[in-house]
Parts: sequence; structure tokens; C-alpha cells
Amino acid sequence: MNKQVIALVGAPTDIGAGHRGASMGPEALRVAQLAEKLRRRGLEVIDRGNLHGPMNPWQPPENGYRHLPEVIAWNTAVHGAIHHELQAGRLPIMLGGDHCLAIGSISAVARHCREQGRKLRVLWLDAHADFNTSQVTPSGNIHGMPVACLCGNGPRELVEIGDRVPATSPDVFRQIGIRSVDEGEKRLVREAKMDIYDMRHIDEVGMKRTMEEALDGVDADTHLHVSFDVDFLDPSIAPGVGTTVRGGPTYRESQLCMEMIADTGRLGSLDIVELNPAYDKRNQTAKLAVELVESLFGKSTLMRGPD
Ligand code: 6HN
Ligand code: MN
Ligand code: MN
Ligand code: MN
Repeated sequence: MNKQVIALVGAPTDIGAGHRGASMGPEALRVAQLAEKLRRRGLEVIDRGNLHGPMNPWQPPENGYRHLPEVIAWNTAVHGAIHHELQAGRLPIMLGGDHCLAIGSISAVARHCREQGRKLRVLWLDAHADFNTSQVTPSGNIHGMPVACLCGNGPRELVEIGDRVPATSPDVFRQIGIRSVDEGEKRLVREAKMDIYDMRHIDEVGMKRTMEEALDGVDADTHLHVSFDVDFLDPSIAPGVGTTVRGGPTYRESQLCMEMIADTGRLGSLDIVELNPAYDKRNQTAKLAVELVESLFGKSTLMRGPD
């Protein structure tokens, strides 16, 4: 098998968020030595630097959306860059940036999967379901809407990024770690029959069985995309996010989650989003995210990889 080449693509913006600071996420991950640590695992890593897009004008919502034109511009740039890396056979890691950028990355992954005739499975690691629409959103922040947009429920310009409308459907997603869903959003996830492994489920059956369920059906033809919202983690270990929700996975539960994904050998692309250095202390959340990403690439597996 050819050597896996990883491409880091920075998207330094907080355009879809309710707090400023996720724009500093890509640099915090670089300072925490993401590329170097992956290289130590024997992987080839190319850092593409950062994409460019409009500044955050910090305006109130209009018709239920904050900063819609700017969100469209950023996601168009992300879509193009991620699709380019996939086409070249590389494994893209999008360094966010807030979670609205998953519209661009996952629409690119879905397009690539169609071109290659592969199945797509998205693991959405998050405290939130991110399934709001302009009608039910409590904030207008588009980082609360990417899953809905990818499933066709959103503004036309975002739904239409990519080659097919909509880019995905709810059956593609497995949401893990969920513990904060807004009232109107609850009805929408139920109607869409989203596969949600919430914290109650993890409490009751444990992370091991949760991941076995979420990964069920993943086979040699499956492209696995992980969308890792850092607020998935319990805030006691990961304070560096704008939207902390207590009661998240512990350090060991998060490690096991990543290790079990690594064991499938099917990881094809990754988002690391919502890391907010303005809320962090001594870059500890970035360092933890990097440690977990190392596990996602097989570090904790004793029987595989370099010594
Ligand atoms: N995230 N559900 C809330 C909202 O404003 O729609 C919070 C969304 C957070 C989004 O963390 O990616
Ligand atoms: Mn999110
Ligand atoms: Mn392609
Ligand atoms: Mn979240």
C-alpha cells in the first residue's frame, strides 16, 4: 500500500460561531505540534497553510442567519481545497475554525465518495446536534446548522455547495457525545431519524458498545469522515472552546473512541473544529486534541505502527 499522505488545511475563522476566537484554532494546533507528532507516527504530512476569507463583521442575524454571505465564502473555499486534496489521494485534515466549515469539508468528501463509488459514514463527535434551521435556531449562528444544511435543510447557497443537492442524508451520520439539543432542533432530529448516541446512551452502555454500534456496517468500501468538535470533550479536560457543556466524555472514553475508529483502518478525512484558544489555558485543549488525533491515527494500538 502507498504511504498515507496527510494534508493540513487551515480555515482560520469564527464566522459561524457565537464567540470570537475559533479563528485562532489552526495556529494553536500547529503550536501543539500536530504535524510533527503525526510525522513521528511515520506519516507524511504536508501543511497547506491557511485558506483566506472575509473578516467577521460581528453583525446580528438577518432572516435567521448570522453572516450568511461570509459563511458561504469560507465554505466555498473549504470545499475546493478539501476536494483537491482528496482527488490527489491525500487524507485531508481541516483545521477549523468553527463547525459551520463542515458544510464545505463534508460536501467535498461526499462528492469525492460519489466519484469513487464509495460509501460515506460521518462520525459527528460533538456536544451538540448542529441540526438547527433558520426557523428554529435560538442564535442564528450557522455553526449550529451544518448537519441540517448537508442534509438539504438550509439556505440554497450552502445546500448547493458541491455536485449534488443535498450533499448527504441523515443515514450517513452517527452523532456521538450529544448532550445539548435545542427545543425545535429536537423535533427535527427525531423527524429525520438521526442516529444519535447521546451521553445518556454512553453512560448506560459504555463507550465501547457505543462505538461498535456507530461503526457497525463500516467495511472496505467505506470512507470514514470524523468531524471532531472539541466541545465533545468534557470541559474539565478541554476548557478551550466557546460552547462548553458539562457531562462530556472523559479522557479515557475519548481515547477509546479514537482508538476504535483507528482500528477500522477506514479513516479518510477529518475536521478539528471549535478549538478556541481565547478560552484555553496554556494551550492544553489544543495539546489534548493533538493527542487524541494521534490515537485516531493508531498511536495507542500496541501492535501496529512505528516503535
Ligand atoms: N457548535 N445549538 C446552539 C445554537 O446556537 O444553535 C449551539 C450550537 C453550537 C455549535 O458547537 O458547533
Ligand atoms: Mn458542532
Ligand atoms: Mn474526487
Ligand atoms: Mn458543539
